[in-house]
Amino acid sequence: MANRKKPLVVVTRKLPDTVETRMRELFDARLNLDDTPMSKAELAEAMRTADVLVPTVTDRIDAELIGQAGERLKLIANFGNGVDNIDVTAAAKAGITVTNTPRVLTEDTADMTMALILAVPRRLAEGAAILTGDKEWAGWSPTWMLGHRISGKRLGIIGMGRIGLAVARRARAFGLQIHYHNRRRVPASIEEEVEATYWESLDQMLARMDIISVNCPHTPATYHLLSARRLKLIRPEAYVVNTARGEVIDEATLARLIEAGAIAGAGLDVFEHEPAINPRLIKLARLGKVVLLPHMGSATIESRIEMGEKVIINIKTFMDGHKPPDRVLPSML
Ligand code: 8YV
Repeated sequence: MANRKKPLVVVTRKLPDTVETRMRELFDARLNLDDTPMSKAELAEAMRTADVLVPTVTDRIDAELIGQAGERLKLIANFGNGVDNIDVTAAAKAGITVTNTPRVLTEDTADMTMALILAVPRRLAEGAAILTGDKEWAGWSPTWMLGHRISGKRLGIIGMGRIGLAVARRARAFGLQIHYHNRRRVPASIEEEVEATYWESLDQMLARMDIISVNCPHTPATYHLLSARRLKLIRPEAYVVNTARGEVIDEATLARLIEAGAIAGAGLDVFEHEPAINPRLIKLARLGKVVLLPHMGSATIESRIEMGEKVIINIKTFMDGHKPPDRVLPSML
């Protein structure tokens, strides 16, 4: 009898064991044990029958799929903070609630951002590759493998939300000067804490920074925020770091400008056409101009378990007839 009352929850990818076990205890959870991404047809089928869908960044839940959803589907509980994989407006129109997993991946993503901020100017990946490459290391030399100092440089953060601020706090400890561009200026107490300079004009900030870090979500308003025109404003000595979403940068132009020496390099954890990587970027990585990571910003077991717990809390609260804590409304995008 109890089983019948459990909501049917379809989880599109393999989640940590503890999360899956708890989901099975609480819900009629359909798990994806071999982690093969679901096809569009499989997603459509799941959305026709489930009460709740738990997708990830790799599932595109567009208006077409939402239009085909069954009567029962009332909640899309995203396993992830970014919701650019879901047409939130179409979901709202269809009466489907969308939730995400904010806050629990802030520190890990900021750590990875800081790692890339260090990795590119200090030639970390290039240096590590030397010791595992074909040639034997000839030994230390005073003028060999020189990078650039981080301390004292200007870091321009695009998007001073939770992750942007966590990056700023770390960067201060490394001696970087914090600058930021955001839709809204943050409270004075936060600016004071990280000694941040606000730029209303992104164009003006870009032209003055040594390192630029993208920390804003991907929304229709931020698609190609770093457009070809804006990328050309960046100084030739500057580096670009992106742990947010590939779509925020015109990636092909970024690659061309680095090739041309118009931008010094980049550290990228996310890509415009993920999982496809622009071959120009791969060539630049081999030359040591860019450091590329396969979307690992929140890839710690702690983050992924806490993300799962948030998904469970959102589903449980919703099913108990309350507003889930991490609702995403179209007006929030
Ligand atoms: C997640 C992320 O791994 O949460 C996000 O927005 O970018 C990643 O850290 C991914 O989205 C999981 O769906």
